[in-house]
Amino acid sequence: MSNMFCFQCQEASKGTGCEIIGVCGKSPEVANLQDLLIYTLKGISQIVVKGELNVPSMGTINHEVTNALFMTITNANFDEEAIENQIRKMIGYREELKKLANLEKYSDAASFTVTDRDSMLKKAKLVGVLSTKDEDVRSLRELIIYGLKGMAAYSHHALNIGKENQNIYGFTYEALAATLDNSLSADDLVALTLKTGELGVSAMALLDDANTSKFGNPEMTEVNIGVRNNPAILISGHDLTDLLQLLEQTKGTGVDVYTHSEMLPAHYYPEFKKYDNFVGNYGNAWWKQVEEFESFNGPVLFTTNCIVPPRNESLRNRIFTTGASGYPGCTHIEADEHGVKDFSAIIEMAKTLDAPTEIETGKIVGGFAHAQVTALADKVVDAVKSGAIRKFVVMAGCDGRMNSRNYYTEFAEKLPQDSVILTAGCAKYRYNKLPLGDIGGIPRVLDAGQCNDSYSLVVIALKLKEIFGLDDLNDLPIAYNIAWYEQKAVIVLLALLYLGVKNIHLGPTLPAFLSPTVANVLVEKFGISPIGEVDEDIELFMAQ
Ligand code: SF4
Ligand code: SF3
Repeated sequence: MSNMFCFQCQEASKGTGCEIIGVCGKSPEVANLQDLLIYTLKGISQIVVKGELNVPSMGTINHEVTNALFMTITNANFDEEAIENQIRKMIGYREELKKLANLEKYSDAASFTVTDRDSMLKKAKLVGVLSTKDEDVRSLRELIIYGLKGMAAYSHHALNIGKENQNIYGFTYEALAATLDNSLSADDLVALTLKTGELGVSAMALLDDANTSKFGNPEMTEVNIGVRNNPAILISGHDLTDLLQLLEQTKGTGVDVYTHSEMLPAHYYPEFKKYDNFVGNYGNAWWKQVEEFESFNGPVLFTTNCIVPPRNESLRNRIFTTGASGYPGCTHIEADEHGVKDFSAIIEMAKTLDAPTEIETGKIVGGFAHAQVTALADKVVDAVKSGAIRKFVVMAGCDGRMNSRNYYTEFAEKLPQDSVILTAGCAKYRYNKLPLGDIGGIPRVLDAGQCNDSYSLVVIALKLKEIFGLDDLNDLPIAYNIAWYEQKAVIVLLALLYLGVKNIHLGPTLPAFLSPTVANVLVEKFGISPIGEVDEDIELFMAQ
């Protein structure tokens, strides 16, 4: 028997799954404990569904289930102890729920017991991904679970701003319980996959509403990528409320704040522009962090994924985690009962360390979320009508360390001058610093924001469909070339499928968790295809 089995991300070993240790650096213990955590959530979900419990009244439990799902996303949490504690916590809630549900019989998932870590690891070996024997059922179950993980990440961020949607929690229980139901057919599971996409749209809409109501609408912004000569903190991940608290606490301390990777889009929001010490963006996508954190010199705060295991103790000492993220040996900062986080240890550390070393200079432009693009709609529509813009290519999603992702840089470079890239997520770092120019003042790379802001791209597409009086989204001059890595990209993909977007190219490779039959369904039903060679793909896209 292998040490572990995980195939949830694009970097799954040999394109099939990590069995000895995660390519991401996840240990077998963490992988197995995460499997057990998911199994515990399935048990809870069965109790909620069969016991017909009132989901809106389950406040904290809904939040903790969301948090638990988020903790299992690729590169979010590598801390065995944190996962073990979450399992214990969830088992405690499970027992509370049983008293309310009062059912006659409980399944293994809803009743198993564990005493210590060893017994958890033993149990985990029996309930992981491979415990579903039929490869197509396994494939669909995991596709749904990964979609739920991505959805949980987005609802978690919205919740931090005080917004939640009870239907998302309700569906999460329904879908997790369904992954234990052997009576469901492959067709039932395909239908549930699309429903996951539907709720994914809701989760992204919820987060969009939360972010824009709290921080204002993103606007076209030039972001500095150079540095100043003050001690500084680098913030990474995706949580904007953590950033807000950090900026409030660093105000007037002489400590600057820079964003890394998916935090870049914070600069586009009016609310964050108020802070003089919010200097710019440092570095690139997540996978370059090991070198970039070295040269940054100051402490780093991770609010979510993507963490790369820090290679030495001195770097580990400078890394702090919060929320669903965690790494053994890094200080974790918890919120108090009001959601307030005390970042003073990070600020004090920053004061003792050197200012960041400059690794590049200049500016990048972004902020093209739906409100900004709608404000430019006349210009955009004129450019399409005059033929100045022939094609939009959605290149949203994730970046990753594999060389095969050079495809996206080359693709962006070679795209004809009359095409515009719509992007969101850390995938943008493959081309957002290239001199791609503009079309009549419209930049050829329009960055809507983080991966969750892919929702903005959908709103933009729907707006264009309305303006051009079309019946079908697929009649727009928009092609989709999506890059994926982790499970937030899975929910973005399912959301696009639910909305009826066809012919998406997905790369750099198709997910390892798609069985040949399930992959076929996606090809036949939705026209999904893997990427090919750059020149041929461009020709294909431009002709569509
Ligand atoms: Fe492997 Fe990806 Fe799972 Fe990490 S998350 S163990 S790299 S499949
Ligand atoms: Fe990137 Fe991890 Fe997915 Fe938010 S930071 S898109 S990979």
